[in-house]
Amino acid sequence: MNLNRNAISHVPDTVYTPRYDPALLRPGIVHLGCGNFHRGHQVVATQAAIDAEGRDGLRWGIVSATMRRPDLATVLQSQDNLYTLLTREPANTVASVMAAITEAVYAGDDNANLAARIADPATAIVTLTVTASGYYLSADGRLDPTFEAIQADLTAITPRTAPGIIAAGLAQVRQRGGVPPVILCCDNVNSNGDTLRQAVIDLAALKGDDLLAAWIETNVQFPDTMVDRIVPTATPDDIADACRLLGGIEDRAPISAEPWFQWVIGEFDGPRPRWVAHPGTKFVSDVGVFERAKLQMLNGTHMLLAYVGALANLNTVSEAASDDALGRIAARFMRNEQTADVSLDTDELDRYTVDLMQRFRNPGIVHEVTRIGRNGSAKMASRIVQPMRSNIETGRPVDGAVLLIASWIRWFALHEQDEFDIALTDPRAETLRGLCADARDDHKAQAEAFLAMEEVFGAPLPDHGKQVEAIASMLRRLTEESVPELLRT
Ligand code: CS2
Repeated sequence: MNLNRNAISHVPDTVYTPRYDPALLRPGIVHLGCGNFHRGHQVVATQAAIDAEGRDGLRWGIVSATMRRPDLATVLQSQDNLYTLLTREPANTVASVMAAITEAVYAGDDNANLAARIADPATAIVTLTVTASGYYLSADGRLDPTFEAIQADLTAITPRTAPGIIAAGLAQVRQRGGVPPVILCCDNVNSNGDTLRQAVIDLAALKGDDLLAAWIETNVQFPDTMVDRIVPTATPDDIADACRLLGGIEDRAPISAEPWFQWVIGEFDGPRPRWVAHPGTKFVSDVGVFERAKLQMLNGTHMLLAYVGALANLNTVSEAASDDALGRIAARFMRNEQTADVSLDTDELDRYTVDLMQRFRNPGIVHEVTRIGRNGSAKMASRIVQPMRSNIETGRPVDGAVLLIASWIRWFALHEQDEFDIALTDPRAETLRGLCADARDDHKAQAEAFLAMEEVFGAPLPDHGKQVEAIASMLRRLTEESVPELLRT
């Protein structure tokens, strides 16, 4: 038997299933980016809210759009949009059937009609998880109009990028009159709400629609959020484990997630599901401090583990964080460098560091370093360069940042020499590879060329020449020495 609405009643009692009938759900949320993270985060909190609200909650079904994966939309449709969430404790797995998506669609399908769905009066909230690279930003956080995808959306009838789709949806709301939905960015981007607002306004202005740009500025709410849960790419083990835990019912789209769940949302006006029914969710007046702590300490250290870990032949975050030498370097980087400008008490920072390192080591979570290493150019400015700049200014160490940036450059250099088995997924991959080709074997020239990319690194660093030297010298060591041994010295 395959997982679908009819199968729910056959699921063993040990599996959590929704208390409501999914067939009665009506869409009230449109989501862009139906990837694993969305399915392990917002859907889970929304389902808890609907369960807690009873009949009133039935207005909060989600229309969820995959941005790049038509295959996933098709599989979910074939399962009545149900799937299994496997919560992976270090030594135990708990299964839950997720049933808050009313319709999975593929954004690239002209019939998906996302703009019209956003403009539907029943849609009170639009959420997004399209990853940092899905906003087409430059290091200053503004929309970068040189990206081809943005150029295409300026004239497209059916836009394909998140800022393009949101602008088109809001244009329809404006024409129709009425209350626009609240736009809730759930990506790891600096001041994510404000940044998305500006990107959508910039896009409307680039299209020549200044009236829409002004209307968005005045009328649409884009609260900031901080989202946190580690949700890796699904593996064949997930399919086998879901089938076993569901008593033989087959699910072709299960996901795994860690037990940790956090969602901090900036207060806004208007209806919303009772998300606070899910532990770890709260509304606050200022998301800033939570966001900075998470972006730098979690996401930034993830990047270190990924770039250095891959060079040391460590395949997953758990392996990298459990490696004695790299684990120590990561914890030191997180606590001493990545806490720059994070206004939390020493005790809180210590506790957060211990919790994060423990989460990273969870052996139940198979989080491939190659996945975390994707799209580094879109993540570098806010997660790494911002704290690094502050550390240089205040005379604090930046050894971890130097190692991280040198390792990232090394990924491109190895690729350029066809010596690296890892797929390079980055919106600027071609340019970055080209920089390594131009400066073959010249580490200083490579470091200089990378750091000169202001759209990635921002303005020159304080003491720029000295930082370039340090990165070049680490790049040389990463090239000439055994990386596992280098980490031990
Ligand atoms: C990761 C995040 O890929 C990445 O950039 O750092 O997806 C991370 O797992 C989540 O933000 C955890 O909340």
